[in-house]
Amino acid sequence: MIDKLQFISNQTNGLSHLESIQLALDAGYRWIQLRIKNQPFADVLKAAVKAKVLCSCYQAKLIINDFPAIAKEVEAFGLHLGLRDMSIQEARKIVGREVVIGGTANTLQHVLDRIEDGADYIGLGPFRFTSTKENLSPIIGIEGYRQIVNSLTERHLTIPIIAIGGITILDIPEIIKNGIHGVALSSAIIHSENPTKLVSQINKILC
Ligand code: TZP
Ligand code: MG
Repeated sequence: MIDKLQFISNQTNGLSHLESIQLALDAGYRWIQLRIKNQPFADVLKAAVKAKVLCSCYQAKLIINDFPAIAKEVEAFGLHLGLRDMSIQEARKIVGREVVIGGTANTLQHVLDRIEDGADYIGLGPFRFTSTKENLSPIIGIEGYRQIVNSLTERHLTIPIIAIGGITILDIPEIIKNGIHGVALSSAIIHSENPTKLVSQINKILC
C-alpha cells in the first residue's frame, strides 16, 4: 500500500538527518524517506540502521534514497531512485520483489518510463522552487500536474503519484483535487512551529 504522506529527511536548522526523522515521527509521520546526499556509503548505512530502528519503534515505513544495497541490508520498506540513479529493473534484482520502489519524474515521459520500468510509485516534482534539493529540475506547478494526470488517464494508466518540492499545507487540497495520490514534504515540517498540529491537519486533508 502506498501512503499519502511522506517525510523527506534533511540536515538543516541545526538538526541531523536522524533528528529530522525523530521530529517527523513524533509529529505523526508514518512514512519516512532517508535522503542523505554527498556522504560515503558506510555513513549512509550507519544512519539507515538507526533510521530503521526509529521507524520500527513508531511502526513507520522507511524508504532509502539512492542505495539499493542499503535498502536490502536494513530490510527497508522501500527504495527511492532519482533520474540519474540505477534503473528500477536493475535495482529490483538487488532488493527483490517485496521492496517498494519509487522513481523520480519531472515530465510525462519520465512517468511513462517509470511505469514501464516497474515503479510502485512516482515522486513527481518539483511542484515549486525549493532549496532542499540541489540541481532542481524545471518547476512543474499545478497546471503541469493536471496535464500529466490527464495524459495518464487518457492512456488508461494508473500509478500512485506523490507530489514533491516546496509544498505547504495550503497547496495540498488543489494537488489532491487534480488526481495526485499524495505529497512528500520536508522543510514545511522541519520549520513548522507546531509539527504535530501541522501533520494532523495535513492528514485530515488527505483522508
Ligand atoms: N525532490 C524534488 S523536490 C525535493 C526532492 C527530494 C525536496 C523536497 O523538500 P521540500 O523541503 O518539501 O521542498
Ligand atoms: Mg538519487
